[in-house]
Amino acid sequence: MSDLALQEKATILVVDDQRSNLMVLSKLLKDDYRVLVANNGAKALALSTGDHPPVLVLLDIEMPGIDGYEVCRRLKANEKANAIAVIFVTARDAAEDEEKGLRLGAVDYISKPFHPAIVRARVRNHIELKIKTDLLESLSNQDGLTRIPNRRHFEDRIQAEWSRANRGDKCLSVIMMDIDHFKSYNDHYGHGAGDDCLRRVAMLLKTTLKRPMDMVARYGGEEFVALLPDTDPNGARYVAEQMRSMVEAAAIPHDQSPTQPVVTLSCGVASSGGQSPKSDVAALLQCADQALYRAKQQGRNLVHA
Ligand code: GH3
Ligand code: MG
Ligand code: MG
Ligand code: MG
Ligand code: MG
Repeated sequence: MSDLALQEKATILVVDDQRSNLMVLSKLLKDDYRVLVANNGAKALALSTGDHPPVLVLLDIEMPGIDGYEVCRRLKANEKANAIAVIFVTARDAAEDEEKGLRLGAVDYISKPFHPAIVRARVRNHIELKIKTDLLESLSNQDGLTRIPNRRHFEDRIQAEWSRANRGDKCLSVIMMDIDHFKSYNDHYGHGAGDDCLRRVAMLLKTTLKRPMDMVARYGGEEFVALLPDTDPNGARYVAEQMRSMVEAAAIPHDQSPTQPVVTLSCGVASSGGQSPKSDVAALLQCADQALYRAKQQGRNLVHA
């Protein structure tokens, strides 16, 4: 069995105003993929931004209403749909038409009448490439040890959420966290156990978050950071207290800790918006870092805001 067949079937959207073309292409692809069809541009855009979007679109150009070029332009301008691969399948065979299609962001351009086996082969190649690209992208956003988002990904997200919060006049909160006395944990239990502990703490922090827009990332060695969009200082303190208490309640033994004989977490909370706007992302993070410093000074296993 091929690698592709072992995976869940990828979804492909076929867009053409002629029923016969939709039927031919669907029949050609339906054994290997989940095939959606649309006979106009508006339907194609709706399906592409819906709950089960395709990974690839086979797109006719000449259609009444919104034509294929315009569909492609709108997909590429849409944050939710711009990763969908577009292949034009069209009767237009002039070089300038093909050039225009590729310039709009299509990955390929197939002229009608097409050779079915070639359409199938090109679709297959583009889907495989897309799966690899998506995998690389998700790996580049992930921390290798804990499998939660890494600092790079956090920095991208906080920048986007900062803009969103300012546009909508919303409050954005962050929690900086640092495991207490982790150096002595490593010294006593060994680096491998230290790694296991980091993985466990990361999972505990992740399970505390309930909303899909919230994120917890590994910020550095034994430091984590949570990003809480549309959350005021009270809400952020509540989440931080949950994270702190979850780690304490997990009761991971730490005999060397002067605080108490289990692994604990100190948290610093900061918010921007409402009563306390911050000048930029760096100022918000610095504020959370200072709060974390206070939590350490005041005895650890604490939330400071
Ligand atoms: P504090 O309560 O003040 O935070 O004390 P601490 O000992 O946790 O702080 P310190 O910054 O002195 O030590 C952090 C330790 O975290 C040192 C380092 O060995 C450990 N560490 C950082 N990254 C990793 C990692 O990836 N794996 C393991 N096992 N340990 C790590
Ligand atoms: Mg047409
Ligand atoms: Mg530290
Ligand atoms: Mg330290
Ligand atoms: Mg520490």
